[in-house]
Amino acid sequence: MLIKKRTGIEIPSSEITPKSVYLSRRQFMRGAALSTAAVAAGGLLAACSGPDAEPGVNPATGSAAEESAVQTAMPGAVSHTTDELGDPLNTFEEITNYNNYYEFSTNKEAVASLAKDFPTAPWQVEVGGLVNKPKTYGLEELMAFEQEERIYRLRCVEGWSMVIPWVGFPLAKLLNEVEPTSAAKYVRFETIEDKANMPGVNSPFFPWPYVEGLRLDEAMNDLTILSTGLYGEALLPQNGAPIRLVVPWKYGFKSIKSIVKIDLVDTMPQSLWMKTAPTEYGFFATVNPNVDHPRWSQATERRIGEFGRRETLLFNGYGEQVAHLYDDPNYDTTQSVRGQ
Ligand SMILES: Nc1nc2c(c(=O)[nH]1)N[C@H]1C(S)=C(S)[C@@H](COP(=O)(O)O)O[C@H]1N2
Ligand SMILES: [Mo]
Repeated sequence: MLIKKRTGIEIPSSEITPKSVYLSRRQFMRGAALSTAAVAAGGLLAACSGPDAEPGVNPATGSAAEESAVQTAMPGAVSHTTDELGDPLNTFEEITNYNNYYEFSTNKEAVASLAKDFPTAPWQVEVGGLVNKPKTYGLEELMAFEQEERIYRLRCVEGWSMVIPWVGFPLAKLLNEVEPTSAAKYVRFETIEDKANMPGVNSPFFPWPYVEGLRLDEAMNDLTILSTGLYGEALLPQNGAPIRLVVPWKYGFKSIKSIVKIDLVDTMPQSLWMKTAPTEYGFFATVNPNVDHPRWSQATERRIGEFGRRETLLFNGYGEQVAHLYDDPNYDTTQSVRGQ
């Protein structure tokens, strides 16, 4: 994991558009390896149902780092060109043109153009449920959390992956503000269901809206972020603008896009994928090369932009940060995809 903190990001709510992200160059680095410097049967449920197709589709630590004038962040304005394992970032083009977003299309290469005009402002996220201080956040309030760069691998359950330089902030910071009560055990997230602007939500094959969930300790882990941008720019609609979850040690479908509702609850949420294909997708969905999907192996993956396949890493390579979350004897690693 590479983490860079940025202070002073300013995204006026009136200007949530590419090239409007102004970043301070004051940087803090922490985290590991800084030395690298720097359908169900029948094909209906394609994105989370079919194995990936063949190739072709295509700081220094410390708090007193240098500070310099505010600058405009352009695509490519990132702190590192690789992840902490030394693997290169996927390109902005790749990350914004190969997307799973079923509200628009089950065709990954059609999402970007179908989502192009999706209205992402004004936007509100209603945070409630088992909390002392429920609050509806406007986008500008979400942008006011200190925005950090997080370079994470994204591993789709279909067997492809990318390295993405997200911008965002730890979900824990937002949850701490609303103060979960002692009864809160899980967090439930909901995507907007905008029938007028999302052609896919008219599909009767899915129980809209898209819902996902985390156990509260997973949600509070520092790796779990709400992302508002990538490559130093505000998110584009195809990547879940204006705000989406990123949980890098779990299969990509957990990283729910375009969130409008976050509820603290006491029972395990039923996600869209658990309802759609309960024998294939479970609640935890931690990346595990040793547990195959019922219809394909999870041992390897194709990094977008590469030919051939590479080995999939347990917890997607983030075991040091998250393995302790699953020490509970009730957590069954054989069910990291299916069941609970
Ligand atoms: N609301 C919503 N969120 C979603 C999805 C979706 O279809 N709808 N697809 C998921 C899947 S399967 C993956 S792999 C990631 C893809 O994120 P990306 O397109 O930004 O790479 O988004 C996840 N979040
Ligand atoms: Mo996915």
